Amino acid sequence: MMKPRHSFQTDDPRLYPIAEKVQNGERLSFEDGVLLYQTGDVLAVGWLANLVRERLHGDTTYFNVNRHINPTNVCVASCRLCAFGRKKGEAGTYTMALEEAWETAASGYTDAVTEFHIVGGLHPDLPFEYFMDLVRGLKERFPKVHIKAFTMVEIAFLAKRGKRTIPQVLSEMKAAGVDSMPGGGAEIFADRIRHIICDHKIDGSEWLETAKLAHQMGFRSNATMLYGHVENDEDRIDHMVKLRAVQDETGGFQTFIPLSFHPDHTALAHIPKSSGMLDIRQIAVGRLMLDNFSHIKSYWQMVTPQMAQISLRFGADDIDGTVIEEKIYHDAGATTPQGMRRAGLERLISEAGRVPFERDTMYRAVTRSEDTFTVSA
Ligand code: V47
Repeated sequence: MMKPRHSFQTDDPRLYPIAEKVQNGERLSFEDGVLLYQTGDVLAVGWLANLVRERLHGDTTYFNVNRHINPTNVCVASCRLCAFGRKKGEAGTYTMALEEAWETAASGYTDAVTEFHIVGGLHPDLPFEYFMDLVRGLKERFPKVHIKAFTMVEIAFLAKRGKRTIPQVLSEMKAAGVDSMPGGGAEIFADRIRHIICDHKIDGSEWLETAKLAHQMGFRSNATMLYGHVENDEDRIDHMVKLRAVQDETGGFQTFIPLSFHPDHTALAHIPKSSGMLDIRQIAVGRLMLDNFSHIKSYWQMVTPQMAQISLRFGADDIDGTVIEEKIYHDAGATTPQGMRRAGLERLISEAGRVPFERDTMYRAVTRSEDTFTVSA
């Protein structure tokens, strides 16, 4: 006889105490998290993550209509994880003039975008004002569009370059029109791993401190974790536990986005690509460990549209957006399309048996008519 859907089943008895905590809404420990990676019963892990996902969001699945803008790929850091950044003077570098960046913002699909996602290299010469002018110019031209710009790593770099404190940079960003921040640059917080994959970036505690300052100044931001390279299960859990602690303090994180490492054309090209099993388990473990995050995003461009669809039954409630022009993972060998139409995202979600919900960056409902949109109060 088929068991009813609401009963937890596993062939790994070590999961029963974890299941009990999840069903009672209790917090999982570090050791629980490690076990969620080590158990062979990934379906049981997914079942529990789905329970939490449905408790929070039912069938609702979020997506948005966004455009990525990467103003420059010139970068002073030489992160081994990255195939996008290039040293000044190297072949293949580019830096957009401001007019070019504003034109790029308007190009692509005809659906009116609700969000610009802006990240780029740590350029040694671009002045601080270039970035503020870029944002101001976008706000002038597209006043309704939310600007999600600059990772904690870029903010720390702008502070150094612009001879300002981080709070000064954040308040100038706010005045220029930045509305929130993306979650990049977090990678894995453990020093041992950062030394290998991104030795030249700010360290994990600086990333967390910068996020905290941003939240205290009223910004919301996302948080990412790059997995599938040289980290182990404990490093990943340590990363999520640190995010969870900051979230307890500030409540400023909107969404957790696990990013699956793409090794091609990076200095870590010898590392095998992440497997579907790890991608799906990572979504589920994220949902279960980050009990104080509202949203878990399965970024379709990173894990493929097919895996993003499956992840909607393993804890994810968001698949990100139309993106239009992705460069960072495509330089690292991603074979997914560089963007997807709104209807394509809706179809992916509906075919997974979920209900598509077009959100803005703050997760408010977006309604459309012709070529414009309205955001609910
Ligand atoms: O921080 C760089 C990652 C991140 C590679 O906040 C790589 O909504 C895989 O953070 N293989 C930037 N990953 C992108 C990012 C992001 C993406 C989508 C949505 C949001 C959001 C944020 O990309 C970097 C780094 O972790 N990355 N190179 C690579 N070879």
